[in-house]
Amino acid sequence: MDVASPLWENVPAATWRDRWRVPDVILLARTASTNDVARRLADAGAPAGTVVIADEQTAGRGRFGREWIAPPGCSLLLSIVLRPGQADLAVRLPSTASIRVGLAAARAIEAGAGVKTALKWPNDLIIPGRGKVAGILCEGSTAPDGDPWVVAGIGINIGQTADDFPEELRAVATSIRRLTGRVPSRAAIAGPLLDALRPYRLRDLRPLQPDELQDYVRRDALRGQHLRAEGESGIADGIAADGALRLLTRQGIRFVRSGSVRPATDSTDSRLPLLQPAGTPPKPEPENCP
Ligand code: BT5
Repeated sequence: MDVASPLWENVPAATWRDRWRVPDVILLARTASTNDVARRLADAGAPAGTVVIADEQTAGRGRFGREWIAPPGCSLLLSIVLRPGQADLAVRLPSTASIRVGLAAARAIEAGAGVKTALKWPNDLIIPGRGKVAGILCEGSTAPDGDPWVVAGIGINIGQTADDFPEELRAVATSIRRLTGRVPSRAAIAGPLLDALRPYRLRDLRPLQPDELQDYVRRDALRGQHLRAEGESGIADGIAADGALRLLTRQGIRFVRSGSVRPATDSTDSRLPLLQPAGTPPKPEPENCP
């Protein structure tokens, strides 16, 4: 059951709404998942830009039903309703949405905490060698009135110490606190995040633009790594304008559009570095492949 909260970071919802220039802010002390709340609101016609924030989630989700684990009050747990205005694309939910929200979250973490994060396709924010600091879950559907929506859920680890993570996550997850020794307020990151997402509230799910692709190149954690995904094995070579991961394989370039990537390890794969893009040195294997 949802438990409403009058304040977040000691400030009421109406003040956040005005400060962030969004149509509505729903503050919850506890809920199953902020994405579930935002999905219900989107279906009921909530305007683009409606924000849901929780201190605690009892069933926080990642992709494919995986768990998102965050102790109460330690993380930014936020979902926002976007209205892309294209029914067919919204339902297919191309990875452009995840990439854009990932870029926005990366810029916000830099602005609010001074930490530069890399993006691990399709939806993780990581610090290479240190672990995953944030995750994105974009879900889309069409409301009963035919209006398509996308809910972007963002979880950012802020105040966790190593002991706050369950044993199985300790080596692969990190937080702003573990990285910097400081604990910025969640609002210091939420403000820049909502600013960065402003252009996408109503925009269609068009291909990634040159400036977005450039920003991605600067943050690409996988480039040059030898990966396996969707039954293909190859060297990661950035992303395409539709958000697909480009893999250089023996058979040429393959585009990976769904699923997860993991390091390729078998002996057949090990001959593949021949296809490495010129001038790109191999990087160590990803830290946080599930
Ligand atoms: C994600 O999925 O990374 C998307 C996470 C989105 C969470 C936000 S919080 C607000 C909104 N409401 C929700 O219910 N969800 C969104 P995925 O790539 O599937 O990664 C999930 C995996 O990350 C898990 O299987 C764990 O291995 C790992 N994990 C779980 N909690 C983590 C944490 N706090 N920090 C780092 N890694 C974590």
